[in-house]
Amino acid sequence: MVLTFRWYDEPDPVGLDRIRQIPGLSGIVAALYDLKPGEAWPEYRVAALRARIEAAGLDWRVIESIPVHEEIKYGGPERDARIEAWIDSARSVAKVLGPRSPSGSEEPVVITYNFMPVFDWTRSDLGKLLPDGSKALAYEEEVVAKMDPLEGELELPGWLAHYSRSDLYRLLQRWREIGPEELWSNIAYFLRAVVPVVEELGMRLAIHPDDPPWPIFGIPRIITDSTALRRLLSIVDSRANSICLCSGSFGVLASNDLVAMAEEFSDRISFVHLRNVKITGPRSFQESAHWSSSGSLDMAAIVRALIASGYSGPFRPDHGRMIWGEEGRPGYGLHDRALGAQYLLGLVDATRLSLRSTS
Ligand code: DNO
Repeated sequence: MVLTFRWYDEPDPVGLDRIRQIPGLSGIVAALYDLKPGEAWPEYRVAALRARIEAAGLDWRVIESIPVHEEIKYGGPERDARIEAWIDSARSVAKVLGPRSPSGSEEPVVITYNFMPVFDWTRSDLGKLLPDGSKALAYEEEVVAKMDPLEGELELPGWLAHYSRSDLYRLLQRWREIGPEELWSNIAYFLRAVVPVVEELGMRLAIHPDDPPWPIFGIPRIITDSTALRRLLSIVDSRANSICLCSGSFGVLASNDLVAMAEEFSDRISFVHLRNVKITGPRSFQESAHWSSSGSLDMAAIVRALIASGYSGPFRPDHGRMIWGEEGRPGYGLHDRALGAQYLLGLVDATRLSLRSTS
């Protein structure tokens, strides 16, 4: 497995020069974050970003994300045009990064995306104070149930689209009339259009699960468990139609067995987000440090399952807590993610050793 790290470009207080000092790290996860969902990525912009990442001695391994425009998700009249723009972006990525990553490794370039309507990942608290003085992202169903997204009570810096109040109102109205089956047929329409192109370009598409994996504000969410993944993969049976296994997103549902998922889907996983979460109640959780004992997930068992089933692609530490007084983009500070990276590398090494001694 190859260690990677997410970087948000210039507004990111965590610079490439610091990221480069994390032992074992060379792969960057990035995107053109200033372009709106549905805008085609010009090749020169992708090339400029690649050049900056490489000038820092790093390698752009994963695109996270080329966002999917809402018209595509709800099947609006402009969806074909938006899909064309998405494909144009993928073509720019393929031209600049090539079918293989710049380091010439065997891993194809991966494009992560999600199909969550309106809101991307959602939390009720961006800085929940933990007993050790660190701050973490948290989600409490009771708090979210009382929130009004139209009042701007809920805004996350990780979200790509920020809507005006009236646009958001219209979108929410629209989504309340759309059920999960319609969302499934819209994702099928999208995948049938884009997967053949991504495949031909020698890249892979990796869906990020819904975070959290249940409907919020009366809007459906469908990428929630193994049953959903089986259905998604069967829509287009191609290696290019693949999964980003995010332990923290799936893991907040105790019924999701991450080890079993890693084993079952290993040949269709193209990217892995590794983070731990502590389930604090029904539909409620706090993000914890990456260490297995800090949360509800057995991170060691998940890493072992991935490696033992043959996964060798990119992974990244996911959200970290804010520790040692760091301030920054919630979930994406340097220190705790760097600690997580080292812990995960330790698990990878230990797994390799133990698999060697049992084979
Ligand atoms: C949150 C991230 C997500 C993810 C997108 C992928 O921190 O894991 O925002 O990047 O859902 O499209």
